[in-house]
Amino acid sequence: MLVHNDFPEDLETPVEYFDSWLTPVDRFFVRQHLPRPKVDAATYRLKVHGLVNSPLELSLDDLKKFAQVKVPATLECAGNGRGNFKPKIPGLQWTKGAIGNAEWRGVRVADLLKKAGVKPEAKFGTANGMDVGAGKTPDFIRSVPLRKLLHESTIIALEMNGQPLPELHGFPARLIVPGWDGASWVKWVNDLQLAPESDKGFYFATAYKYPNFSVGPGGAAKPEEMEVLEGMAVVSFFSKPLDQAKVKIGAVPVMGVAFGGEHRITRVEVSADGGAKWVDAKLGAENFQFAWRTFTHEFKASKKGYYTLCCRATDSAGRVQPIEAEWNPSGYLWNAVDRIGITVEG
Ligand SMILES: Nc1nc2c(c(=O)[nH]1)N[C@H]1C(S)=C(S)[C@@H](COP(=O)(O)O)O[C@H]1N2
Ligand SMILES: [Mo]
Repeated sequence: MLVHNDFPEDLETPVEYFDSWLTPVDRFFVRQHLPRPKVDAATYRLKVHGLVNSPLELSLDDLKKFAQVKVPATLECAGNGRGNFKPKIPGLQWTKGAIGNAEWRGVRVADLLKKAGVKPEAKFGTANGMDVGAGKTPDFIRSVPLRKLLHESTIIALEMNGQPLPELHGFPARLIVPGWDGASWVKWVNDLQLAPESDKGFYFATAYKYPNFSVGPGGAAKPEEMEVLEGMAVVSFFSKPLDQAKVKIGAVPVMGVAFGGEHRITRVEVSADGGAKWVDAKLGAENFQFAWRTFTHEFKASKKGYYTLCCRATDSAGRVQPIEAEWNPSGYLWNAVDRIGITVEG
């Protein structure tokens, strides 16, 4: 893993591990703003309260009694790729690996809310995890609008890739908000409060916002021009070959992953000449709305030399990756066409 911080851990997945549809748990990127909480599964309770008719306080066993659903979904940090923006933007300098795909399993938030009975004035659910503010870093709290919370694929996950959630990824329970930026996926979640308005704390009212117009490189926007991030952009990343690899003349296997946030991936194109000519890559069989799609391609290298390989994804909403990602003050949603260089040796 690429270590950005070792306490609390911020770990990036090297792109070479984007070679399978499911990202192994021990290769999955990790982002945490605060020291990890100590969790006791036996005393753990999830509170569902606020604008509900009957507040709930659920143990892990209580949660397991609800219908368990499986949701394959890709988790991507809004800041993935921040390190590729010019001019440079403060914050974690993720390159390409703050993204991973897993099969999450747990309880539909809609089922919990049905049991609690949501009052008509409720518009948001505000989720808080067991980690608490430390020093100058405030508590990590996020609101999700009711329309997304009630979606059948929005769950409180207890499992990741068939095993209990690892501590680093939110044991014993985390929110899964498919297609939306990682910040909404609150880990170690133990509190869901229904409210007429969204949370006023730093992580919802200030952070994870994007200007409602293109500010240009190094530009700024007023607070009232910033909008809360929801769905992620369309992206793709090469896994193989590695950037600056040396390969032999002949068939060069190319593979990678493509993700469209709330939209399915419908096409991935590959270029071997820096984006002059494009050909369609072959898409992987697994095709789910909120999960990335793998792609493969065979580059027939017939002549020695240096080649610039590019990949470009299109999603079902018709979004296509741009050549250059739109610069924004916090460095979110980097999604430029991916580009690597390889040397074909004679
Ligand atoms: N409680 C809590 N949940 C959290 C965070 C956090 O700091 N605390 N970080 C969020 C952010 S910004 C991201 S990108 C994802 C990362 O999830 P992962 O560590 O499982 O990859 O968790 C989100 N959930
Ligand atoms: Mo994030």
